[in-house]
Amino acid sequence: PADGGPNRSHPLALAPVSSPPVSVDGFVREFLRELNFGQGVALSASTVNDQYLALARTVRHYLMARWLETMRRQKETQAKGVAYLSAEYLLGRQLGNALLATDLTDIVADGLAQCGIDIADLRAQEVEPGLGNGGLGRLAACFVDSLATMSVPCIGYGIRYEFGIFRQTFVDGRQVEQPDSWLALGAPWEFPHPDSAQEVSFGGHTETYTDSDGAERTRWVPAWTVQAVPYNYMVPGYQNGRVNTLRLWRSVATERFDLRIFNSGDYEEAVRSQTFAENISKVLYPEDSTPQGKELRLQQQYFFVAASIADFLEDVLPEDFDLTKLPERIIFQLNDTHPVIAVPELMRVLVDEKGLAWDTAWEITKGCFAYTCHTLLPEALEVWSVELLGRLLPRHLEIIYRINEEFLEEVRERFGDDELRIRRMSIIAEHPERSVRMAYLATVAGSKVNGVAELHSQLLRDKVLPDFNEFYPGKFTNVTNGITPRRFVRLANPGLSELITESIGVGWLTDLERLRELEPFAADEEFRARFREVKAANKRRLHAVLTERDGVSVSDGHMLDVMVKRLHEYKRQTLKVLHIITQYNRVVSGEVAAADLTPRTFIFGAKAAPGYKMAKDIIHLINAVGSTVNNDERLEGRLKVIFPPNYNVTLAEKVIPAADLSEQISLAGKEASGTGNMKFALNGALTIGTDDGANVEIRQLVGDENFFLFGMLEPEVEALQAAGYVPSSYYESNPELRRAIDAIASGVFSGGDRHMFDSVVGNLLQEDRFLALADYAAYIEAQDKVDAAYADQEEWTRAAILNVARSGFFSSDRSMRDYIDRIWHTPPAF
Ligand code: C3B
Repeated sequence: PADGGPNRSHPLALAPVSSPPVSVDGFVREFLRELNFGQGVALSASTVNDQYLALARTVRHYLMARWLETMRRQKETQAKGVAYLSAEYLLGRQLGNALLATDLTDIVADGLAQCGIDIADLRAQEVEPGLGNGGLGRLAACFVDSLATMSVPCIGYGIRYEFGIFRQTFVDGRQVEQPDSWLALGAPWEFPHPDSAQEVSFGGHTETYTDSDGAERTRWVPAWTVQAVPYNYMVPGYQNGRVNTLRLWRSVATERFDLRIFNSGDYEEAVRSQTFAENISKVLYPEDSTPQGKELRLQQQYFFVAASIADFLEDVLPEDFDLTKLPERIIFQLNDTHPVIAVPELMRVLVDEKGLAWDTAWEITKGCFAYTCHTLLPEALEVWSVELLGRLLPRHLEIIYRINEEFLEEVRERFGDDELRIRRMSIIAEHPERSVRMAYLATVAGSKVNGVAELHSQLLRDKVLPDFNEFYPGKFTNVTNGITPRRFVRLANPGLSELITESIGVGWLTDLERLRELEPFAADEEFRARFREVKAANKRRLHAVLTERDGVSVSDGHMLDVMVKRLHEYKRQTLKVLHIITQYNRVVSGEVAAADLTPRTFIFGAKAAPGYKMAKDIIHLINAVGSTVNNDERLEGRLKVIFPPNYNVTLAEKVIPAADLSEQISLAGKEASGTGNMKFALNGALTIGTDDGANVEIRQLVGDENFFLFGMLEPEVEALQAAGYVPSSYYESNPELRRAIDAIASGVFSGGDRHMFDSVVGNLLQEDRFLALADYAAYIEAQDKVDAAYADQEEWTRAAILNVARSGFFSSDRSMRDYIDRIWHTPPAF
């Protein structure tokens, strides 16, 4: 065409996007074409990885038409959407989900079989993108899945880490971290667009100048710049023809900029900035809930939000867009404090680059952000030192100061010169060093602030941010977390899914409250037998996986008692260990005959932050207890401890459906929500848990009689701490507890070495920040009740079925509806 653009009216371009033929033959042709022409190998010479890559690319084709169509309609309608800003997305494997979304699982399996390939082998070849630490990152993945399934416009923004969460190995029972080279064998699900890179700058200084209208303005003169290259991922809705986008940014050096420094002769500076650039998206920080305040981490945060905002304003919005209407077009959801630097960044763009007046820009900004808080641990609320922030982002620091000044002025207008209150509420903390409280900044800027479970939101309002709650009535709200039933029920538990569909028909996967219709089946003996058979089959499947993966077996006929989550003291894996040791002691002391123990296999899965010494010591202890228990013949095989290394989404999908008992034993008031707890309940495990996070809501829904509650309530925890908690007093007054701790301290689990676990024992007896010893007696009592209940398999199964039937509330689709109603106001678009 004359204008040099693409010829959109070419006859073939009118309908360029159509899916490949959907038939077994059609699939085989597509697959072989990918293998031959895409991968460059003949079927006879292909490796499993060749086949996997060709399959992934073939399946991708089936989603492509929907993806392009979704983008076209979004561009056309300009419907209001969500930009989810998250430093983490713990996606899990993509292939199974893409096949489910397109409903092609059977066709593909048949076609591959005709080629002599077992689809299971290709599934197993996929390395999951582990671009998150734990709950927060997995939640983001569930949310984007639900939004696509509900046809809500959403673009997920994040970082394409070259190395995701480390691969955990054990050497002599201790955690050793290996790099997660998830990209090494190819990345068939991503679409890089280096031509659409954004520039992101750092450092330098600011200066004022007078613009052509004679107005006094500020500009930022940065010292170095990197390129942010977008990598797009498809986020397919479940069989609804919609595919949303996840856009992850990779940092690369900017040639142009480097040249400038090279030419100025400062070679070292040029090399430094090059290394900086490549480093920014190199590796995910493996800290869960305990940020370290590292400079590179702030660089990562600013890098991805600056690229995302620029991308949205420059590439997603139409050119002539009226920026005062921005809040009607987009909501930037801040997933914890990690992306909060986006607030001053949007202000900078609107004021410095677009020339808007400060007040106008601030109104827009306040309308465009909302903030989700995921924690209550004070050490997990991010702060950045003024020194670092000012050095890396001088203009942003100025903007934050001005936001704070105006905010505190409002506080003064309301409350007078209440200096204590002003100091409490200031976005800038003065001690121990001058720093920016990112949660406060997010609260001041956000249209809404939400916690992630009822209890958490209440504590957030009343304990963490009470001044803000008073100052901003109506700003605080709750949205209880959820999980996607597509991945965590349908894909992870096909047996249960089939049983459900047979019983209540189709449709429940996108309307999970319909699981209620299963309730009557709990009374049906035949249904219970089938439900148990599904569980048994899931245990056999797990056995097969663990045998192949780690050479360990899951004993037949055992209750499967599972605690999988990040290793953190507040989650209290040590309490679980003390229970195992207690059972062990009861047998070796002769109090209980081994034959009278309920046979149990305990499964742990947990990564510890590499710098978190106590967490790593606890991992060592679990492994040591495991090898002692597993090898003591006096137990007659009635107890077994398994700790498969490198717990991740892929393993979760095998472990959770096999579980009988779900361990959710955090100290009340510390676990914001938990999402594993929901996955277990939905897969028919019973929970033993404290009154914490979403456990509270799970128990309310499934019923007290179908949940093993124990331990102090949050106000009791507070009272005990206020009164002065003395852990050793529990040790002294409870003989069984004393015997358990003494067993560790006397070397029972360390081949006689009395000092191997000094740190754990010393910590428990002297500090025990999370009150494990105070809840020990109640926990053991509750576990004894679990054993008694498990003896009646009919009753147990009835309770398990009711757990499934009554947990539909925990679909992330429901979470998304709550966000839409309470915060986003973004209706489904098509
Ligand atoms: C987690 C919390 O610890 C969980 O209770 C919660 O269910 C999830 O977030 C999702 O809301 N969390 C996390 O994984 N990482 C953080 N930095 C803070 C909270």
